[in-house]
Amino acid sequence: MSGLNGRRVLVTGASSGIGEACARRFAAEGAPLVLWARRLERLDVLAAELRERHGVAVHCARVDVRAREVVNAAVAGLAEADLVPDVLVNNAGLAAGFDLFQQSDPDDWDRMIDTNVKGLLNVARALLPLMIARGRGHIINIGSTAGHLTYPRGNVYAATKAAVRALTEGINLDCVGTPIRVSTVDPGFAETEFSLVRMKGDELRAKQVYQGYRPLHGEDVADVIAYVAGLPEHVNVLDVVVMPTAQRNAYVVHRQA
Ligand code: NDP
Ligand code: 8X3
Repeated sequence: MSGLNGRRVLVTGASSGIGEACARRFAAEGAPLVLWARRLERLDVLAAELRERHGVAVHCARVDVRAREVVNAAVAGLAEADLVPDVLVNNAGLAAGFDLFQQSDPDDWDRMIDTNVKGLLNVARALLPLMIARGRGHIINIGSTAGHLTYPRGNVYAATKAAVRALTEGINLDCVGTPIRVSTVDPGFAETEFSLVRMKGDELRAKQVYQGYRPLHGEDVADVIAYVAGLPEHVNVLDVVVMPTAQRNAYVVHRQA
């Protein structure tokens, strides 16, 4: 039996990409799920499929992680219903725009900082005291290779992911003496809706990001996240970086013509 069987997992940003792949992977391991995103209709379709296929309980809610009061109310609801997760996959995030900083749009900065940094904090801050009180819990933040090395035009997005690294380290330190584990998984190029969102619906530009090499897919990243989550309780992974074989750092990628 998998170490994840019966352990409740909350995935933020479960309506597509890496988050959706995590929901599928954890459900296959027998983990009951709580799925959050803004597109509730997508979550409902996914939940119905996973209940049917794997027989796991799945609770869905429309939660915008930027809305602190909404996050706090959703977490209070989980506590009341005895649905506090054992594992939080703090995944909701995005890049907005791919511009030189001097041409960048401050509204894009706000979306990235509010989601990738403050949204991630909102969810972790609401859940962590409940995990500590219960004596178990694992927070897995989704960072990026961009949090290790900034690439041209990566400016604010890379800064948010560097913040995720620093926050993982800081929250880990503040959990010393508790059984709570705090990890980051930092993917490189993964073909999801990420680039379509970043390029604001420009399908051609989004596709070009993944052309000429074999990128990761959500499932590859979910495998790594499930590995980290499934380790015995005395094993705490701080950081895992996972890239396509064609990629060697945040921006060096070997593309075939
Ligand atoms: P997708 O665009 O496919 O998925 C992003 C998910 O985040 C969606 O489910 C979206 O749901 C959710 N989301 C975005 N904003 C909010 C919000 N305010 N509140 C709640 N949910 C939100 O991209 P990925 O799966 O690739 O991205 C997932 C994470 O992985 C992000 O943190 C991203 O930075 C990170 N990452 C991605 C890489 C890649 O190459 N794809 C590489 C490294 C890291 P909805 O719109 O329904 O709210
Ligand atoms: C997402 C991957 O390289 O586009 O973090 O920044 S990248």
